[in-house]
Amino acid sequence: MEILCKVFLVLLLFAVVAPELGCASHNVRIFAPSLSRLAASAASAASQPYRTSFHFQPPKNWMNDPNGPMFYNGYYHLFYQWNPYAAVWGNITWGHAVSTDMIHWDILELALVPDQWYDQYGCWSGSATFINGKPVLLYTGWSNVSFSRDNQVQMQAMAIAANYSDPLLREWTKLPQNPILTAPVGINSTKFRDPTTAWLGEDGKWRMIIGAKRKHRGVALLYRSSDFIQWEKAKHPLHTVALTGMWECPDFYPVPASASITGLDTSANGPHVKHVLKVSLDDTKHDYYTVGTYITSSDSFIASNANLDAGLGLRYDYGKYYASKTFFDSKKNRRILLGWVNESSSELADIAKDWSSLQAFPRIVWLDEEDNDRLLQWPIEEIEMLRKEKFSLKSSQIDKGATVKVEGVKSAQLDVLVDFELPQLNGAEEMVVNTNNAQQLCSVRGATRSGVLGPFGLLVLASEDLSEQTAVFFYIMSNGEGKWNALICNDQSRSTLAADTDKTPYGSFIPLSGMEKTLSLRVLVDHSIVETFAQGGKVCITSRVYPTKAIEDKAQLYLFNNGSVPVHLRELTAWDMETVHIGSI
Ligand code: DQQ
Repeated sequence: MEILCKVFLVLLLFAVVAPELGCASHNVRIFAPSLSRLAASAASAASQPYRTSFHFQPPKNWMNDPNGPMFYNGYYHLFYQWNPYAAVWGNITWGHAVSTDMIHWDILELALVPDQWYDQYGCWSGSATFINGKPVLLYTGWSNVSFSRDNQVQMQAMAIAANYSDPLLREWTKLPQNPILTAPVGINSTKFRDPTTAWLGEDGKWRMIIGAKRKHRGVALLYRSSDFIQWEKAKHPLHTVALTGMWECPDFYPVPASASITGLDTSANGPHVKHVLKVSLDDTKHDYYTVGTYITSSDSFIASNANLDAGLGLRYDYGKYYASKTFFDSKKNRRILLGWVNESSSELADIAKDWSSLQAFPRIVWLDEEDNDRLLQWPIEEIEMLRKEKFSLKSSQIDKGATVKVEGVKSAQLDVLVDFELPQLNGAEEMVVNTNNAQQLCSVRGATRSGVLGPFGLLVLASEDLSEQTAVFFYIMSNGEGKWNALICNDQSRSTLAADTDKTPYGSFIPLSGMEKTLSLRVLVDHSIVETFAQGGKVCITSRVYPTKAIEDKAQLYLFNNGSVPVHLRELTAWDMETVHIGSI
C-alpha cells in the first residue's frame, strides 16, 4: 500500500502537482500547538508595550526567517521559521499565515514540522516555486547520519500541497523521495542549505541555487532538474566570492533593466532584464544584494560593478534585517521583499516577554533609474489603509539647536514622511567616507553633537522630556573633491533608559550629485521597531528599540537640527496608524 502511495505521489507531481492528493498521511503533525492556546497567549500579550500593531509577529515564541512567500488563489502566504516551545531559537518548524492584503494575517496550522528522519532536528529555510501554476515547497532538513547530534547534516527536501483546491493550502505533504539532495563532495554537510525559488532555463530545465561555503568562500551552488525531483549539480556554481563566508538564504531574481516598478516572474529573462543576487552572510548577519547579469550560456552571474559584488557592497538594510526573501506578486505585478528583524534585547528579556522577532513591513523592490547598481525599496501601498489621524507641518526653518515638536502626535504607531530642502552643500565638513565607516560615524558624530550641515532629522518614540528618543538623521559630508554624501543614521543610543539592550547606532551613505533639491525620509514607527526609508528608498535602516517612558500615547514626534546651518523643512506629514489584530482561521 505504501509503495502504491509513493508511486501515486510521483505520478501526480509529473502530472504537475495534481489538484487532488490521496496520500496525505506523511505530514504527521506531531507537535502543532492548538490555535486556541495561541489565541489565549495573544490576548495576554496585548498589555505588552513592545508588541507591534502592523508588523507580522506570531502570538508567542521565537520566529526567524520568512520562507516561501507567495500569492496563490486570492491569498498571500507567509511561512516562517518558528519554535513552538520557546522564545529562543530551536525545534524549528514552518509556521504558516495567510492574508488577502499582507496587512491582516491569519495564522494557520504549522505547514512543516520535524517528523521525518531527514528533518528530525528542524525544518529549515526554503522557498516556493510554481510548477504550472501550483506551488511546491523546497526546504532544508536538519538531521544526522549516525544517530548523534555530532554528525549533523543538512539535506534538501520537498513538500507539495495536500489539496490545491484549498486556497489556504492548509496541509503539506512531504515527498517520499526526500531527501532530494545531500551535500556534494567538497561541501561540508553542515554548510549546505536554503534552496531558492527555482527558475526555468531556455532548455526547459529548472534551476535553483543552494547556499554553501568552501573554506572561507561564499558559494551559490547551482542545480538543474527536468522533473523537480532528480537534481544534478552544475559543474560551476552560479556565483562565488572569496572571503565572504557561508552564504545563507540566497535569493536570485530578475528586475526590469528599464527600472520600471513592475516586477517580473522569477523565470523571466532577456535583453531588457537584469538580475539581482542576494546573500545573507552568516558571519555578520547582514543581507547583501548585487545587481548584475545572468549569463544563460554559462549559467553564471556577473556583478555589474565588481566592487559591489555579493557580500561586499550594498545591503538591503543597514540595521537589523536578515535572511530576507522576495517573491513575484502576480496579483499586483510587483516584487515583494520580506525580511526577519531580530530583537536587540537580551535573551532573558525575550523569554520574559515570551516572544522574539518580527517580520519587517513588506517592501516593493525595483531598480533605481538614477543608479542602475542600486535597488529602491518602499513599503507596499496597502499600508495606507491603516492611516488614521493626519498631522502636518509646512514650510518652516529649523534653526541651529532647535527641537520642534509635532503638536498632537501621541502615538507609538506612525507613518511619517518628511522632505527637507537640501541646504547649500559648500561648507560641509570634510570626511573620509567608505562603505565600512558609516555606522562608526553615526556613533562618533551622533544626533546630539553639533555639526555644520547636520545632524538634522526626526526624533521618534520620544518622551516629553526627551530623555528617551530615537533619532533618524542626516549629516552632509564632503570628500574635499567636489563630491558629497549624506550620512543617514538611526541612532538608538538614547532610545531607552533601560539597560541590557544593544543600542549601537546604524548608518549608511547616500551619494549626492549636488543636483538634488530635497533630502527625504519615510519612517515607520511601530512600538519597538523603527524602519527608515531614506531618499525614496535608496537606503533603508531598521532598528529595534524598547522605550520605557515613550510608550503608547506618551510617544511623541519632533524635528531637530544640531547643525550650525539652518535647515528648511519643506513638509512633514505623519499619520497615526490603525492596530491590526493577527487572527486564526
Ligand atoms: N535560519 C535557518 C537556516 C538559515 C538561517 C534556520 C538563516 O536555514 O540558514 O532557522 O537565519
